[in-house]
Amino acid sequence: MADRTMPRTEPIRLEKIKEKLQARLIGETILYFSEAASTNDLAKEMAATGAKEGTVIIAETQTSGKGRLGREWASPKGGIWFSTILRPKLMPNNIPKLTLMTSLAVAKTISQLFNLKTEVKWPNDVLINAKKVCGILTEANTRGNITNFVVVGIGINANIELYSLSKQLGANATSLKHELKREIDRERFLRVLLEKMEHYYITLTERKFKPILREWKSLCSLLGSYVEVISWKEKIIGLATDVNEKGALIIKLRNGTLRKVLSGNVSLKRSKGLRHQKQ
Ligand code: BT5
Repeated sequence: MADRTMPRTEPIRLEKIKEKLQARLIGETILYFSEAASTNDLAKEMAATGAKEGTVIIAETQTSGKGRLGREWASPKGGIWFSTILRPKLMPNNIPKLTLMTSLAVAKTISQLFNLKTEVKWPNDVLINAKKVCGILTEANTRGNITNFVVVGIGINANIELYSLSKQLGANATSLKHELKREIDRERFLRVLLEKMEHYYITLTERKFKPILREWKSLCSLLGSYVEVISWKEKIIGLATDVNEKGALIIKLRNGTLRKVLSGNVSLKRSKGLRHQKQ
């Protein structure tokens, strides 16, 4: 009997990504590791020692994949785990925009290639059928008002089986393989994704965030729903009314006050269609 824990996926081949890659900046240099502790940590080290903007670092597996606030990111073989080094001329308070544009690029890549309905979830997730298929970890090196570099780490559950994640994770996660009942071509996926990232990144650095935000909002189902947001300092419950031009989530509290949240975890309390239901 076949070993159920072993994905059939072949290792990622860089020449297959580069062959037809249209992007000129993102992915001009791509480095591949069969294993890394965390591609974000590698990318930060490389950026600090002068690696070029657009450098992409891919690992087949990560032994210490990270989420936000030091949370663990499961990175078994078959996924797409990579980080991109950016050197944007953006003030540090604009960095959340990079996370939003990246989640939009991932969501659009999935819907374009596979015709699957995707959602973006503020601030850093992409969902299919309300389950997490991708998480993004944006880490910045700043000094005062200056952004030295930003590392955008992207984890996509591509060709992984949900049983290769823990039971608890598997309940809230999905993978492209699970949704499509087949394995995907990871090199083609990466190529399309890098091209989309470059497109949105150039748009963003030309100070044209509005159209990106509009597109992002059209894929965000949480807006208009009652949510609970746990940020590092407090828990807020209210109506998610908007995401503003800085990428902050705007919550309307019961007393009508508007609160801006820059980072945190959001969960749905009551969706749009259930407004009149008792809690
Ligand atoms: C994230 O954090 O979603 C950011 C994940 C970024 C991963 C990439 S992979 C390449 C690069 N190198 C790294 O070391 N990291 C980046 P957060 O929103 O904090 O979500 C973390 C939570 O997601 C965990 O606490 C789990 O509940 C859940 N989780 C962990 N692994 C998962 C997976 N493979 N699929 C879905 N959910 C997962």
